[in-house]
Amino acid sequence: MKILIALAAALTVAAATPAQAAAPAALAAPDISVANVKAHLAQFQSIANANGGNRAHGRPGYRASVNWVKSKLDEAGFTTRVHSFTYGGATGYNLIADYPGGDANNVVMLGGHLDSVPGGPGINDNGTGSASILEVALQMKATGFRPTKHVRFGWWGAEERGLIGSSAYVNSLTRTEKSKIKTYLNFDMTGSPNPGYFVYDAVEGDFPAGSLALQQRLEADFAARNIPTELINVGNRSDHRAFMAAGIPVGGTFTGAEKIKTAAQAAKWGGTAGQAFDRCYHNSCDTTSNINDTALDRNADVIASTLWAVAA
Ligand code: DTR
Ligand code: ZN
Ligand code: ZN
Repeated sequence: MKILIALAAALTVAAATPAQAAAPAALAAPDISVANVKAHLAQFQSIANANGGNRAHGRPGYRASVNWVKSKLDEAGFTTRVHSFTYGGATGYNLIADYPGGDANNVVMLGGHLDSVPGGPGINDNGTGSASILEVALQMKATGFRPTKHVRFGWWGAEERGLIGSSAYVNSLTRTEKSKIKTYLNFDMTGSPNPGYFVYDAVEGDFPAGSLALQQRLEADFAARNIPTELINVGNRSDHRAFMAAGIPVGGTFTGAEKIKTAAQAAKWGGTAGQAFDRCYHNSCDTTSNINDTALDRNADVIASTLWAVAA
């Protein structure tokens, strides 16, 4: 009897049309493990602890951060390169990582700054964005995701000095290279201890055409998880700016920094009204204890679901 079942199964496979056999089913985005993201944050904390308490531009803790993230991506088969620049008398470094495959003329890019301020380890700002896109990148490989578009990641240096690294990267691209980047998604502070759930406002921000669709995709992915969001006009306050200035559609999420959570926001999101979203913003207390796990997890899941949708 077993022989008949095996034979039937073999014939079933054989009956699949070549197209069916070749085309992988559309893969659902994975649920990102917040434990894995927190393990990356613990690594950033260890690096800061071993290097004067920070991961700032021009300091050893920053280069050590770049080296570690690069090692994880090299292990996973990404094509990585370190793009160096100078600022304030010091050498800065961007880490660029390309996922093999996809249409090289249609690039989806995700990024976040890897540097901290000199006064602390920068775990929420911006270890959270850096660790989250790292884990999403690793899960692309782990799940065998085969996007039709080409996916690239960027970890930026010297954001805290004025968006220096991301500007240096975009300025280093030829017009043709810029034209191939169709989407840039920025993640800077995604685990604030008294979190809000903000999506970059494409209209208020006067973002390039195509950005509203990214905003709406991010909003929809939070809504699908029953998480209410607010739009935020981020101005020039993070690394989306250089891409926006180049006419590239941009978007992003944010859980809040120095501003105070209102009573209405606390009613919607929980947390503490009358208190900053992140009381340790740009402070030495921005450590691994300065994280809200739920906000970190939810943003990482939305980053993954948005990437899988946009790059499919
Ligand atoms: N400039 C970021 C923190 C920051 C403040 N407001 C926003 C709005 C959107 C993204 C980031 C931010 C920093 O200090 O790194
Ligand atoms: Zn900052
Ligand atoms: Zn930041």
